[in-house]
Amino acid sequence: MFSRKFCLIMALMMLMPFTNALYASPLTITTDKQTYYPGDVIYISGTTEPNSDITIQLYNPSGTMVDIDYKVSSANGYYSISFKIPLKIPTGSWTYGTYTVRAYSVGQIKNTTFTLSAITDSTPPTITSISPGEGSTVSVLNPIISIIYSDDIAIDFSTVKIVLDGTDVTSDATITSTRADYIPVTDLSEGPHTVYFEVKDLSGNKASKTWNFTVSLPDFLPPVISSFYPPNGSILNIRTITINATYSDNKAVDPYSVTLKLNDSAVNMSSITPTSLTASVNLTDGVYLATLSLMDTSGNMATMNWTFTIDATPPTFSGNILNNNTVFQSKEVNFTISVSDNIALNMSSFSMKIDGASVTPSINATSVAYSGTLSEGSHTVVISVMDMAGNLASKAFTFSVALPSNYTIYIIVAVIVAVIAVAIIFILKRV
Ligand SMILES: [Ca+2]
Ligand SMILES: [Ca+2]
Ligand SMILES: [Ca+2]
Repeated sequence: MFSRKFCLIMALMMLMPFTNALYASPLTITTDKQTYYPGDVIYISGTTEPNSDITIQLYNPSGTMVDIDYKVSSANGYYSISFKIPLKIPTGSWTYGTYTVRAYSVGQIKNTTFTLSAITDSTPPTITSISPGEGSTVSVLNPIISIIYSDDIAIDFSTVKIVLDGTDVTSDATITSTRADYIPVTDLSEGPHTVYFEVKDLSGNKASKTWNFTVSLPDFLPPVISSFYPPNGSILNIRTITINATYSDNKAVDPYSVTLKLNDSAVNMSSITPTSLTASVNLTDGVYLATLSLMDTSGNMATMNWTFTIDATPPTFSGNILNNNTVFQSKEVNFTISVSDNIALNMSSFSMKIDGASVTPSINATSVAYSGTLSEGSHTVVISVMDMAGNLASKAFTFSVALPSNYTIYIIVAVIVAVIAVAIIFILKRV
């Protein structure tokens, strides 16, 4: 029993140096680095007595406490604790310079120091992608505008600025340390748009980019041909004419698609623009089918067909009465004149004057018949008519009315008497 007590005391005495060392463990404090930069994490570790409270304080170069934290040491007396340095300096009381780290534990105080240095960064951020792409065309009115960026050290995304068509839209954008996205709040107009973007790194190095894109909705509407010359159904009395047409589209007409044909033959045009064409042509008399076709820049086609007539040839007259040698042996005068045209007559324009006075003949589609009572002697007739193109034909001619003379009547009576006499003699001889 006694020897057992002795043994226990001996054992405790043998352990004494270790237990003394354990409980008398001095407070230590170490930082993992001597120099830190904005955004870094400071790892602090050390030893104190096991299971003991430790308070760590950070003091800036002016002696102002910028952070504090508490820990309980492990059963071995070890502790570790970390502090995050803000990305942007200065922030609050965080400034560049030499900091003091102070540890309190079980009545002991221990200090160490570290330096907070500015990052040496002269490289601006990199804008790695933009959307919509530079010079691209999008077919929606509210395309997402996205910019992806990075920096060799650290982006300061609070400096992001997005300007769309001169308006700062940054406040409506979603911005992170790697990208900014903006969806137009109101629909964009069709046409070109300009984006300006800028961002800085934490050292103030700036990257910026300006680019354009175009909004263009799908186009299903064909162009509209709004006017053309000559008009449909028109009859022209000239052979050299200038054909023209105007057209438009909700987007744009492709000038290279414009074709004009006359009776299926392509016409060389003197001018083609996105809104009009002109073509000077020298034509022969006839009826023409004009075919104009054109496309917009999306391939929608518009076609217009119309007809017009060229007639530069006046009508013609025919009939013996025109020969200037007709003699009527009666005052009752009848004559007919035929009228013709290479294209189409306008018989309602026919006029006839006899001896300067207008008369009204009987007019049908291709001829005119005059019937009237005239005095003996020579008469002058002037006739005129136009074709449907307005070409005028006119002609003057004369004829005369000459009744048989009295002498002639006597001869006729004598001949009749002689014939009758011969007939009587012949009959008497037979009897
Ligand atoms: Ca940088
Ligand atoms: Ca169109
Ligand atoms: Ca004619």
